[in-house]
Formats: sequence, structure tokens, C-alpha cells
Amino acid sequence: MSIDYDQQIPNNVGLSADRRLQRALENWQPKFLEWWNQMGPSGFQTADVYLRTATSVDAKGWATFDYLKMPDYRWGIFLAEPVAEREIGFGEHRGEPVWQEVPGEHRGVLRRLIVTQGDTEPASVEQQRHLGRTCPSLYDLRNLFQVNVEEGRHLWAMVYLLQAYFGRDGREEAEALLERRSGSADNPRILGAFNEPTPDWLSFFMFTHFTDRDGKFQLASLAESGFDPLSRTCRFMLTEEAHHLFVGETGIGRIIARSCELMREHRTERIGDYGGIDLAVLQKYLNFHFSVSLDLFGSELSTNAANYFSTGLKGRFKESDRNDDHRLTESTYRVLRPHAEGIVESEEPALTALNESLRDAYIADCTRALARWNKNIEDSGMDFRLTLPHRGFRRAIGEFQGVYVTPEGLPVSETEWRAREGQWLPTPADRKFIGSLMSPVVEPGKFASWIAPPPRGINHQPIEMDYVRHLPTG
Ligand code: BYC
Repeated sequence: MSIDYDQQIPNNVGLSADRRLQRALENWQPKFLEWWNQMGPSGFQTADVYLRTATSVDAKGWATFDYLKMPDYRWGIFLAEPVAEREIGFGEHRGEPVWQEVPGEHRGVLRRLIVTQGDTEPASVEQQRHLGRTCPSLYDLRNLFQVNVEEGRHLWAMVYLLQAYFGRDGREEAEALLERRSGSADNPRILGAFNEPTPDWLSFFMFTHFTDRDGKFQLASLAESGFDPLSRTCRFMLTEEAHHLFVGETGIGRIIARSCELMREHRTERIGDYGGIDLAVLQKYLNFHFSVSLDLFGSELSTNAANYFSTGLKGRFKESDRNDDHRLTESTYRVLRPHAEGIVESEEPALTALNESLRDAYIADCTRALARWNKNIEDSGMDFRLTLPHRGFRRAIGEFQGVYVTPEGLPVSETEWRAREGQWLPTPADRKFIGSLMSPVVEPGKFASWIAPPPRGINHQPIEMDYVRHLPTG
């Protein structure tokens, strides 16, 4: 079904035929807008931004680009096309037709999964709301806002499921999603990484690279779900998500390119005096964001994860491409666990180790991106190499919680770890320095001293286009 833009809420789910649901969502819509105006990009609600908007759910040509004020963005409900005769691909119900309604016995668990996913979306908008004022260019400013409006749409995606399939509980959860606040002491967002501040653009690029990448893996696993509306919603969200990862990976790549340029020019790795970011400082930010994002996969051994899988609610990454029984009742999986003698490998039931296997797929993806950055550093003639810290480094969830592990993977005492923490993680002085670089650059085609221009503009437009117009003055 094509997207109907004549409706108050654009959608491709035939909303006008379901008056009760339509009314519920139309009742939620002004509350969402109120939240957006209060917690969305601060100071830029009246600017005109060159944004893409989804116009269809086809793989090709699904978006148009135009100048819009963000509060006028057409947030709506877009599900990927149904797959005819789709069957549940894993777990105890493997081979049965997918569910179009919530199976009663899994209602609570499914709601919790959808709420947890939904909660991350507004959280990230809240985390990034002050970044506009320190943008390194109009190109980057526009990308920030594109990410923000699409995270808003991803909230709509989950709220649709809650309102359409979970009755009164779902309506209450939809309200609560607008009430929690990132970083709030009283009513925080659900997952750790979404309560961390994003105070500067280096953090923003790290977040979109590492934390949005958790989104890619979690959404892909939920896209396998036996609950078909969740699967279809997540499949379309993944299309949008790809751009967020692009913003993160190329943002960090452009910082690295600029740092290498300054290192070559001034023949030193200490380029702070020349307006650049030392790769050693970038490494510390990387260590922080990677470890926080690893926590988002949950505990290495999790009965929750086993249940999600066995009951057909959440599959594995690329479940259908795998060549096994898709039930996992007999298989084992290798998990690293801290032990008195050090970090040891342990064979665990594959079902309970599902969070770890998803984390492994994530780490492999991060490793590939890291290799691309390192190749560029090498090509520019520099000796420096970036690394991913060990999975046990600075973990707050799971087996490594409370264990002190160096980035190289060596368990050490808390005293030693604390004494060396400043070599591995951003210090207050590092953060202050990065903060000092964050002066806005808003002249079309110009870029801050610490980041290289991109190779090309958005949607075949020139790099020097005025991607955001009518900026706030003062
Ligand atoms: N922080 O068995 P456990 C994205 C809780 S990102 C705080 O270890 P489980 C995006 C857990 O909730 C993708 N709490 O874990 C990115 C549980 O609490 P309850 C988001 C945590 O349940 C950028 C308890 O610890 N999507 O889209 O197997 C921008 C024990 O749980 C954390 C999803 O996460 C943490 N890091 O797995 C915008 C998908 N980790 O229930 C968007 C949906 C665990 O006992 N969520 N806990 O009170 C899930 O699949 C699972 O909930 C998790 C946890 C993978 C997160």
C-alpha cells in the first residue's frame, strides 16, 4: 500500500479505516509535537532544513528532499510491504504462520521489547538537542537534523505498534515514552547509553557510529520477529537507519582525515594548537562509546534473550541466512567470562548466549569500519593505528561488570585501573579541549578546523549548498 499523505498522520497501514486507532494516534500527535518543541533541536525549530521525507517503502526511490521546518516534518507510520505466506523462522513456533495479532501469552514480554526499542528514539533526540549551536558546517547541521527527525519517526513506528496492538496498556506506554527524559535522576531513559550526555560533535559522531550501530543489530533481530507488524516496521526503519551510520562513520573518518593532514603539515602528533583533534584523544572517545554501546546488548548469559528467541519474538541477526536448526536447543556458543585465573572461554548453551552472539556480530562490524579508518591513516603515511578496546573494558552490564580490564584485555586491580583511567578515557581536560573547538561554522561550504569536508554533498547537491536556512541569530 502506498503512503497516504492526505491524512493528518501519513501512513501506509490504512489508518482511516480504523477510526478508534486513528483517534488514539491523533490524540497522541499533539503530545508528540509538544515534546518535540520542548526537547527537540534547541533554537532551530523555525529554520528551513533540506530534509528527506519517506514517500514510499520501495527499496528504490523511497524519499524526496526539500526545505522544511522541522516541526512540519510529516512524521507517520510506514511499514515495509508484507511478505506473502511468511512463516516464523526460529524457535518453538518455527514453520508456523507469522502472527498478525499479539499472542496472548507473550503480550507482556513483547510490549517490553517494543517499549525498550521505542525509548531509545526520543532519548537520542534529547541527548543531541544542543548540538545545533556548535555545528562544524551547514552540511553537518543538516545531517544532525535529519537523524533527529528520523529518530522521531522511529518513535512513531513503535507507538503505532503499542496503540494498535496493546490497547490501554499500549496507550499508557506511548504516553510514558514522552515523559521519561535522558539523564533524568527521577525518570531516566531505560538503557544506560541513552542517559549519557552528547555534549560535543566528536561525541555525536561516536554515538551515531557505535550506538546507532547497536540499533542496526537490534532492529535486524526484531525484523526477524514472528509478530509480523513488528518485523515490517523494523524492516523499514533499517532503511532510514543506514543514513545514521553513514553520518557516524564518515564523520569520524573526516575528523581522522583532517587530523592526518595537520599531523603531516606540522610534523607532530600533537595538533591541538593547530585546531585539530589528536588521534590519541579520538581513541579515548572511541573507547568510551564502544564500551557503553557493548552494554546495550545485555548480559552475556540471559534467560530473557533465550525466551525472546524460543517464543519467536526476536531472532538472530540475518536469521534466515543461517544454516542450522534455528531452534538452538542442542547447540553451544563460546563466551568469554572473567575467572580467578583471568578471562577464560566457556562453552554455554547457545540459547542463553544469544546476546553475546549478537554482540559478536556487532564487534565484527565495528572491526570492519575500524580497518577502513586505519587504512586511510596508513595511506596518509602516519604510524598511528586506532584499536577497539577489549569487550571486558569498562563494562557496566553482564559478566564484566565490576571487573577491571584494560583495553588490551588484561584484568587488573581497581587501584591500577583507576590510576590509568585517564590514559584510556577522556579526562576533564580532554573534554574541555574538545569543547573549546566547538565554535559554530555556518557559512555555506566552510568547515571547522578539526574536520575535513565530505567528498560530496547531500542528494547530488554541491557541498557549498545552504543546507539549513534562516538560522537563529545571536
Ligand atoms: N542499560 O538479560 P539482560 C537504537 C537490563 S539502539 C540498562 O541482561 P536482555 C538506537 C534489561 O533491560 C537499539 N539496563 O538483558 C540507537 C533487563 O531489565 P529488566 C535499542 C540494561 O533483556 C541510537 C536486565 O538488565 N533496541 O535503536 O536479554 C539512536 C537484565 O537483562 C541494559 C533494543 O535494545 C543496559 N545497557 O537484553 C536511536 C531492542 N542492558 O527487563 C536508537 C530491544 C540490559 O529485567 N531490547 N539491561 O527490567 C532488547 O532486546 C533487550 O531489552 C536488551 C537487553 C538487548 C536491551
